[in-house]
Amino acid sequence: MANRDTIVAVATPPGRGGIAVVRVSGPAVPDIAAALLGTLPAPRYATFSRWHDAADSLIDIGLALYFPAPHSFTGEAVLELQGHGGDVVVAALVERIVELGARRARAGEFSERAFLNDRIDLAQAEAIADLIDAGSRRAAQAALRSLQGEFSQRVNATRAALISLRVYVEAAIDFPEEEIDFLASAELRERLEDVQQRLASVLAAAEQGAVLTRGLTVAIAGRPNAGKSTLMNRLAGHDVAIVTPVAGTTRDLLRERIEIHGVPVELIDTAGLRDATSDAIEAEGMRRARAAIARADHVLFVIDAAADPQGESFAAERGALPEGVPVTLVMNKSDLAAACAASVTPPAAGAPLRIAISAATGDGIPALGAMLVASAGQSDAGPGAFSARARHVDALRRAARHLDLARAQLQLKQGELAAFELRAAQQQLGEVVGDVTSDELLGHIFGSFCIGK
Ligand SMILES: Nc1nc2c(ncn2[C@@H]2O[C@H](COP(=O)(O)OP(=O)(O)O)[C@@H](O)[C@H]2O)c(=O)[nH]1
Ligand SMILES: [Mg+2]
Repeated sequence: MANRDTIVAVATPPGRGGIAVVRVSGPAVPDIAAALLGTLPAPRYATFSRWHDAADSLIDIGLALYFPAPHSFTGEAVLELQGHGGDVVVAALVERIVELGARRARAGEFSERAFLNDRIDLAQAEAIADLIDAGSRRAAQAALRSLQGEFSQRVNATRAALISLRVYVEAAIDFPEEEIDFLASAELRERLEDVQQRLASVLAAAEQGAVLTRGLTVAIAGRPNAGKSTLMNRLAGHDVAIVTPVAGTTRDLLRERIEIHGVPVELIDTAGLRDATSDAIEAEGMRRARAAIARADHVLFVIDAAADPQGESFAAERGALPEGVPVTLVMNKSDLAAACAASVTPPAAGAPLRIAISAATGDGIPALGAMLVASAGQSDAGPGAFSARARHVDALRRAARHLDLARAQLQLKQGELAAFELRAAQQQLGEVVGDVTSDELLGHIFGSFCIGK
């Protein structure tokens, strides 16, 4: 990596601020530092310095920090300049550093270099972006755990167990006289089961981590006037949606990001669903509502329990709801006497979970929140989770499938085919931490970072 060019970017967000940090990384850093600061600062000491432009007029005064290679975030020589946080000053400083031989960094390029120089693996690099984007404290803590390598260690431990199993199987294939007995041996079966169990446990944790990282999307649906917008406002804690007794008040989708027990949740209030309408705007609203429902992680189907204690509005809509999206029936308006019947009638077998609330008074809202978080598999049991992405979950699931196939091949005493599946499983685990990656994947991951990270 020694021949790379040198990159520069502002690491702090644009606009006015107390300070702004400009970061430079690459082989030209010692020369650039010497030219800009007059001398190369002592490594890792905050050095007060003055920065001049080509005409020797002062750009800014600030602190310089020099990290010689390889002891830096990127593994290259790095210079960090902390100057005054104003766009004009920062632009002039970056301009000067470009004149001195650096080029402007692409999004995520510092993290990409840290990855390419083996300072962090791919899952750790992704955790940096997930930490910056975290939608709750709990999501941030999970990202920090992944950044410190907890997720990668679990994946690597599974991979190590898998590799030793592979060695075992492939050695047996080389001795065909003994192969058949060996492939049927209890020891081999137990070792494979051990790898499968490890993988299942990482996968379960990664699935939870992915929910925490991405957040839950919850669509609020139901007939007009059921109280959807009132529920949205209640959960959000302020008036997001307009509430009136007039059916058809909500026309478009309304989105609001909230946090329930540390889980980031995006709430979507939708237009009420009913059979026919001659209003083109309402029809489009319903179309958007159905699209949002189809994409949601969970649907809260709100029912005016005073007007519809048997939940007939849900029965009518049920067939149109997409399969696989969990639905909870929210029996609303429990403050009205007529609604009470709904909460005492037991739900029919196989019917979705029902929960009685009053969006108007707030009754039952904590239980609803707890139910949502629990249905996403998130317990309140405290720390332990690490962040993960859909990409990781997919790779781990593919690895699990290959292990299932390997097991089937072993039962058929097909040593070569079993070995092939084990190799494929190992490859999938490698993709999580970035041992096997394509340029396209790297471009996709780092391109979604911010510039200067
Ligand atoms: N008594 C009572 N009225 C409610 C409750 N929730 C909503 N409402 C009323 O029902 C009407 C329709 O509410 P809204 O939230 O606009 O329903 P949406 O069409 O489903 O969005 C409004 O007059 C609300 O004040 C509730 O829990 N109890
Ligand atoms: Mg509404």
